[in-house]
Amino acid sequence: MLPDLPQAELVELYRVMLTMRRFEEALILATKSGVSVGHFHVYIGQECTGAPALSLLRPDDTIFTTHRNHGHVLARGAVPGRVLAEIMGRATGYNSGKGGTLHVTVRELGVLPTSAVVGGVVPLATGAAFAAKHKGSDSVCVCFFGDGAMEEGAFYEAINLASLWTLPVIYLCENNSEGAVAGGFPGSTIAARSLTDLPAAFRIPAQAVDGTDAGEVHRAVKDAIRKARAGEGASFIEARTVRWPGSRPLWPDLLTGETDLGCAWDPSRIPESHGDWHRSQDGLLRFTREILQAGRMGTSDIVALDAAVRASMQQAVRFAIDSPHPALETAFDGVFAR
Ligand SMILES: Cc1ncc(C[n+]2csc(CCOP(=O)(O)OP(=O)(O)O)c2C)c(N)n1
Ligand SMILES: [Mg+2]
Repeated sequence: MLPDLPQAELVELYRVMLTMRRFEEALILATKSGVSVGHFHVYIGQECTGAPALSLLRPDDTIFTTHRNHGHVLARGAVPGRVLAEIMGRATGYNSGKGGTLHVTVRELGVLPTSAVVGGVVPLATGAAFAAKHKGSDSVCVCFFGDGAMEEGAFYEAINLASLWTLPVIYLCENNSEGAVAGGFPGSTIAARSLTDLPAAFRIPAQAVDGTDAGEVHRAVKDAIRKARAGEGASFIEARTVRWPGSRPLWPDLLTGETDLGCAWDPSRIPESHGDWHRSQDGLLRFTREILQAGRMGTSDIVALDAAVRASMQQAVRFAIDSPHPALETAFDGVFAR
């Protein structure tokens, strides 16, 4: 379902989702044309979780994210060219090219250290929530992590304290293992039957939502933020998605092609390969269908919005590629604490 939003906000949410998708498609195409960024991960297929969740935050709230951070950083309002420059190791990147894809950090947007250590952000986010409470503010922290993070010991130490100290943190687990075996990837290796049982055992309210359903995510996160701001403590939300077929562990590949939004209104455009992805698993196509069915946008509005987003991604790629690498004499700048 669509989130219950006024027209301008709904269109803006869709623009953000398209930006997330087109940004990473452009990144993959750039790597294919020879730009080297090393090992990287993409957020494709999880836009309907990150975009609505982050649209609900205030500037003074904080977010923590993982190796799959590009979409979150963009949804928080980062400039695409500077994110791409960071991923490509250029001096114009948000961290002068020294964070790279795994550690894109934008402190001025409340994107505090991104960690590629699986589970690593959970204690950090819990600490940020403790700081917010200690300062007497009503800001909140949203902590994104994958299902794999729940196999780490640090996760349990952190959520235990969040529960005991009633901290304003929303643990947003992006479980992209749904149907994973069919996609050729190992599923979650956690012994628990249901991920939501685990935080619930620590007396943290926990619920699972369909991570491709932007309306459901929006409703759940909105409620969790309201509780956290009101001093009612932490919440846990599991957003379930199927892993995008192109999300290969080392080198993402456009196995489903550049997204053809037309698949949403013309089923004859759905290719035979990965047909299930286009029909029912891709949240962006689902949102496109919903926005059309509700009469909130027409196909020509969608095509025009998408064209504008794609043009700005081309500019972002140009900006990043034309940017210099960091100068040799800056090698130690920003690396050691003074
Ligand atoms: C502590 C730690 N162990 C192992 C790894 C290697 N590693 C990188 S991504 C990943 C899978 C993480 O799965 P999940 O948290 O579900 O995130 P997903 O990639 O599925 O979004 C692993 C094991 C790591 N980065 N950190
Ligand atoms: Mg996962």
